[in-house]
Amino acid sequence: AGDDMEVTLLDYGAGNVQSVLNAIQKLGYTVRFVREPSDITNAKRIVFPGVGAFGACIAALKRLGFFEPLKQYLKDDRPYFGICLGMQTLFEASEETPGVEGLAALPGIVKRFPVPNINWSGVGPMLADPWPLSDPAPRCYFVHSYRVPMPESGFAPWALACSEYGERFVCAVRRGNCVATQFHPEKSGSAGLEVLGRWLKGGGPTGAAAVAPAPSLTVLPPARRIIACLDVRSNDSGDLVVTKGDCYDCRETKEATEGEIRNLGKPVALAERYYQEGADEVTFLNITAFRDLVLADQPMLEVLRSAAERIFVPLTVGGGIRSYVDESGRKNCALEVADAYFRAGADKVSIGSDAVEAAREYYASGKKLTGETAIEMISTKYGRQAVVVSFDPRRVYVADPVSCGHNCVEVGGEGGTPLGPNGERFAWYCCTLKGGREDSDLDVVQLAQAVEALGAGEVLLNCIDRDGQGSGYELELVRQVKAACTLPVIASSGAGCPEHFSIALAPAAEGGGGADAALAAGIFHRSEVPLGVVKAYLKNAGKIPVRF
Ligand code: 1PR
Repeated sequence: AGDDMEVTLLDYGAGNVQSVLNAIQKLGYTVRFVREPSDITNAKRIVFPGVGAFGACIAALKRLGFFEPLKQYLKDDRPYFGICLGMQTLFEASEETPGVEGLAALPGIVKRFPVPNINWSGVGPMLADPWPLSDPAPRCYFVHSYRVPMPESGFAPWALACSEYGERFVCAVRRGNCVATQFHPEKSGSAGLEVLGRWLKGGGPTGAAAVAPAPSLTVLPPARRIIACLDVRSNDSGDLVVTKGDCYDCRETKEATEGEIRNLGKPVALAERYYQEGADEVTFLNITAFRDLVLADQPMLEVLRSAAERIFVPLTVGGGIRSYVDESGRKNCALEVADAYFRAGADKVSIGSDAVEAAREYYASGKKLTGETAIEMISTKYGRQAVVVSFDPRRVYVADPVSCGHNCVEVGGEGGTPLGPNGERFAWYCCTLKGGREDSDLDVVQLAQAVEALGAGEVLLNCIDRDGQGSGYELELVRQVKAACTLPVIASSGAGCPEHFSIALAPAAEGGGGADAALAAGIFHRSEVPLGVVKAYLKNAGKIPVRF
């Protein structure tokens, strides 16, 4: 095949192109990077996964001498696939960086969204022949703060597909051999791989079908996510295994320090199974990383690397993301730890213990932002959406919600969390560190508000009391955190059957948790309730939109 199977990847050094590289290789192609301007001129096909800000991207293209060759390449209608910012740069300009000219292959100006769109959203083809889309109404993965507005007349020959987030916007474009998507095909599961694969093969429509409007337009609403979580640690013989605790105790016996570590399988193989079964996201938590030195933890980085070669939905990794001093006395910054995880293929990192410490300092200093916490540094560099905070709360029953000095919930409602051992009707949720080994004086409302101010993008809300119990999610807790901040909340701990997911994801006003996503571990690992069964249940019930 030789050159026929070669793809030229345009990376100007701004971000993580590893997932795009993995997707192209998965489709059977080889990748060559643009090193100098002539690589653009000589390319057979170019993929441009833009990351970062519009202005910085154009400036980098100009500095490297890539801007003019790329403009010419597009003028000559040679095969181009742009992703995210790689689509936006095709337009004349962007509100993100006023006064900077884009590649101007397409008319119009990119506009800001009031709130960033991070969703598995519906994609509706606007043209009669929606090549390279094959599914007439797929859901794809979006992460963006700017969008291409709909053409004024509602139709333009280059506007291939649209999506919705508060309003309709153009989410894919096509003009001749140039195709670009606002969504991430490399993170959109099989639908995304198919888009990329069809474009790589070439052979788009010509003639009238290429520019005729679609007879009808369907855009599915954003899907709620079902997430599989793998708690990973080394077992007593030093191998990385997926384990699972009961209330965070992962030993086979109830004695915390005795007995074998429960071994539920190999991390990459299990994660790949969940991807095949339809997981919208996969999370790896290195649960003993608080005592290990993450940068030295090559096995975990290797797990991530090989997972990213096989799994084409967002990957989150947590455990040990903090600044620390290693054995040689060298200070390692939390940002370096995160960098290593992102380079290995993570899309998001999840911070546990360090977030509690940062929140304590935030309150102690009278709510000052120093810019030096892990949350702040990582969200400044990679964006808020890349920073998840993992909460490990424990229920603390109280008789009197006023004198306890914490934000309480009422328990003992029908089907809800039971009353306390002495009939207590209230509880607050104490945020712990080191996976429940140490308590803090913060409740979940305080932690949620602090991490939101520090720049976190999402909450992974565990509950030690529910972990591994299969009795359902702690809905009082989910509702309390949802009400305390504007961050998306992932309900976690306690899933035992498909109904539990549907209750956690249902609106709070209807007695649900109002969560944005629901995560489970044990029932998936033990194949008690396969992930696909949960998806099918939600789809058939018809109330919660899910990607299928
Ligand atoms: O503090 O930044 O090093 O991060 C450590 C990470 O490891 C945290 O995200 C913390 O939640 C996690 N962790 C620490 N110890 C344990 C443990 O189990 N002993 N696991 C642990 C947390 C809980 C969930 C679990 C859900 C769903 N695991 O991840 O997957 O409870 O389980 P279920 O569906 O079976 O009920 P840092």
